[in-house]
Amino acid sequence: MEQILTPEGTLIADSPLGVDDVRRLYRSMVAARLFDRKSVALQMQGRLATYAPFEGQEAAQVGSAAAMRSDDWMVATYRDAAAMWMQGYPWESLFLWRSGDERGGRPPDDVPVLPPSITVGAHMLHAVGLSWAAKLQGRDTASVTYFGDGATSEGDFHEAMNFASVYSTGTVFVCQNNGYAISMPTDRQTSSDTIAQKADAYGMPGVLVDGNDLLAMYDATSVALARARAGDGPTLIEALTYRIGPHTTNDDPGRYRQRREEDEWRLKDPIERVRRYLEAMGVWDPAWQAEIENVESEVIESAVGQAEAVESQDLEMMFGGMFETPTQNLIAQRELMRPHLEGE
Ligand SMILES: Cc1ncc(C[n+]2csc(CCOP(=O)(O)OP(=O)(O)O)c2C)c(N)n1
Repeated sequence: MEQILTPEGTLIADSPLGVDDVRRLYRSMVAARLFDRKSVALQMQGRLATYAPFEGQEAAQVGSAAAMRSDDWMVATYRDAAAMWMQGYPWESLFLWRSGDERGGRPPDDVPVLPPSITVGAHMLHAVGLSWAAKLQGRDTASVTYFGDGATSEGDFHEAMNFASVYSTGTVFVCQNNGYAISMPTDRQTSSDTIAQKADAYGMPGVLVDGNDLLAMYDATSVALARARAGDGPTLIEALTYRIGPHTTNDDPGRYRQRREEDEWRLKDPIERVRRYLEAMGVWDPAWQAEIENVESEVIESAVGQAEAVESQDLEMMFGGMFETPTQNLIAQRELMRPHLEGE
């Protein structure tokens, strides 16, 4: 397993990033955790719909996304807000989307990120299509797609991996193996020793990375992106990590896993290990920590304010978000819904 920074914050290989960049990404991980915890709190207050927390997965998302160029495509899931934000998706759009408003699924035009996929696995194919299109157009932009261990049991995973390899597209597959697909542990999801080894069957490199190691994730993704840009084809990265919280705010992990396991993973916290490293380098102190937490919390509060200030969508928008001309099914559903909404 590729690792550069141990859980104790010790470098065991050369850092691919200078200390200023590590500080910048540390700050991004802190901001991402604040967003995540804020979202859970908002859901409990009834201000957001069901939310899928990513606490524990910050390094897997921030480290990999930091290696991307601003014109690379990102195609991710409901649990990947930190990665999407790193690639330019605004916090306010993510809040809006989570409140059930379709308009949150559309980032600004210059942000190359697709709306988050709730359908497990289906979005990987879109990522392959985007990088194939770039290849056909002679551009060297790549695409990075994020998915969980559970998604590797979907046929879409096979189709995306096979197509990407046969057509040698510049796709980087980032599997965040966070231990569970809802209540299903990874060892019941697959009989392979690792998910990374599945890459062999498709004829592409597969790398197993400590997903709680910011530097290793940055490094592995940089290597995969360089390969993609050179026209050498796709890579599968397995980021071994852990979902500290529930699957979603509707889930109770106490029903399928031991508290002890969660405590063990807390000791490998992705943010704390970078904090220790920065402290040892003499570039972290509690005053700076308080400052970045204050500033990033204000940014997030302001994003909540912006999302909540958006005027509620009307009935037509709810059914009109997908097609220019609504399908017969959508028209029927809209008519079925109309008396309920008008009766309110
Ligand atoms: C095609 C499909 N089947 C089932 C579901 C219900 N579902 C939502 S999340 C999930 C588990 C996905 O696990 P994993 O891919 O490991 O990602 P994680 O949620 O752990 O990030 C399932 C089965 C779905 N959304 N889409």
